[in-house]
Amino acid sequence: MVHAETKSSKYYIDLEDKYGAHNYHPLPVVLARGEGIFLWDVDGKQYYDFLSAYSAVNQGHCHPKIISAMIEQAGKLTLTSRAFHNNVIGEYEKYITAYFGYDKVLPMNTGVEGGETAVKLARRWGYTVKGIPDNQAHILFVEGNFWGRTMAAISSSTDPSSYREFGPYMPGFAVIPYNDLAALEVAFKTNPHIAGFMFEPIQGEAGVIIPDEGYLKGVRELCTKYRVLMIADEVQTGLCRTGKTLACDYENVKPDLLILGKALSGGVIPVSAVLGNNEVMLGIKPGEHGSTYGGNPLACAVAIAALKVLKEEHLAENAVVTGKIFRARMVELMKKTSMITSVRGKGLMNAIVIKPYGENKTAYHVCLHLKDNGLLAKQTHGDIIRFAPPLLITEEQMHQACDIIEQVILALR
Ligand code: IF1
Repeated sequence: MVHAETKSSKYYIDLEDKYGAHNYHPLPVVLARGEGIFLWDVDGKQYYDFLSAYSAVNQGHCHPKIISAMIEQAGKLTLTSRAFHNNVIGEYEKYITAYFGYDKVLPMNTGVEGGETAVKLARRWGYTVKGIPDNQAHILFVEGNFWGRTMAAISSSTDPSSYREFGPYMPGFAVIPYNDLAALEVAFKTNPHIAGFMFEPIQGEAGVIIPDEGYLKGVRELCTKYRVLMIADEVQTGLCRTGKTLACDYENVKPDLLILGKALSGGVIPVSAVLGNNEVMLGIKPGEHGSTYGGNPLACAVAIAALKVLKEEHLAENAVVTGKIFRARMVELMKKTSMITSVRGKGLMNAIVIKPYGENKTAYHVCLHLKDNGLLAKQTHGDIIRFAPPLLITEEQMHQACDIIEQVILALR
C-alpha cells in the first residue's frame, strides 16, 4: 500500500486556522494516534497524555474492550431515535441504574446536556412536588462553577471568559461561595423557591479546588433539611477519576440527581446521563424532553463497556495509588524550586500552581516545555497546571512522567 505522504504539523495547524472557528488555542502539537496513556503526533513522537481530554479518557485511549463493543454495535444498529424502542437502551438503563443505585436514568449526549436536563428536572420537581409557584423556581450554583458552554451554563458562571458578551442570561439562577455551608444555609433559609443546588464535588476548571472535609455531607444534610435537590455534577470528578467511583463516595453522600459524562464513553463518542429516583425522574412526561442521539444503541453499548472497564481494571484503586505517587513527587520537587507554590488533588485529579516568575515563564510556557519533553498537560486560569492521566497509568509510568515534569521545572526555575 502506498502510504499517504506524512504531512507536517504545520500543514494541519494551518488548515484549522484557515477553515476552523478560532474558539480554541491548542498547544502546537498535532496528534494522530492514541493508545492507553500515550499519544503520538504526526511525526510519530510519543507523549504521556496528562489531560485525558479533560477526564473523558479515564480508561485510556482506544481501549480495546470499548472499541470492540463499538465496532460490534456499529455493524448492527447505531440510531433508532426514541420514537421506537431498541434492544440495547433498556439493558443499558438497567445496568447503569444498578451500577449507581438509582431508580432511573435519562440518557443524553454531552455533559452540558446532562446539566441542562438536571436543571429542567429540578425545576419541574420544584413546581409539581415542592409546590414552588410557577416560573419562580431558583437553581443555586457556586462561584467557580463550570458545567459547559450553553446559555444556561454560562448564565450561572462567575468566569467572564465564559459569559461576557453573550447576554442576556437565564433568569432564576443564583450563586453562592463554594465550600461554604453557612452561605448555603442562609440561601436556603431566605429563599423558599430554591428547587436545586448544583455543584462539582471537586471543582475542575476552577483549578482542582477541593472543599473541606465534611462539605459534601453538610450539603446533603442541608438539602434534605430544606427540601432542595442536591445535584452533583460528576462529569469530570466521576467514573473513578478522584479514586472513588464518584467523588461523592468519599463522604458516602448520595445526591438526588447525578450528572455523568466524559468517561462514560471512555472518550469514544459523546455519552452523558442524569440519574435520579422516580419522584424526580418521572416529573418529565413523554415528549417533554429528549434528543435525537440521546440513548442511541451505539452510545449505550459503548457506555456499558466503558463502565465495565472501570470496575474490571480497578481503575479507582489505581488512581489512589498512582495519584499519591504524583503528589509526593511534586511535594519533593517543591523543595527544590520556588516555582511551584502548591500541589493539590485527589486520585488522579491533580494540579500544581506555578508562581508567575517572569516573561515567558508562565504555566503555559511550562506546558510548552513539557510538550517538547514528551508530556501533554494544559494550564487553567493562568497559573495552574492540571495533571490528569488515564487511570490505568502504572506506578513505573507515573515515576517516568514525574521525571519529565521535574526535569522541565528544574531547567526553568
Ligand atoms: C471546553 C473546561 C474542563 C465539566 C464539568 C460539565 C461539563 C464539563 C465539571 C460539560 C466540561 C470540558 C469542556 C471543554 C473543556 C473541559 C473543561 F476546561 F472547559 F472547563 F474539563 F474543565 N461539567 N468540561 O468539566 O461537558 O458539554 O463539554 O461534554 O468547553 O473547552 P461537555
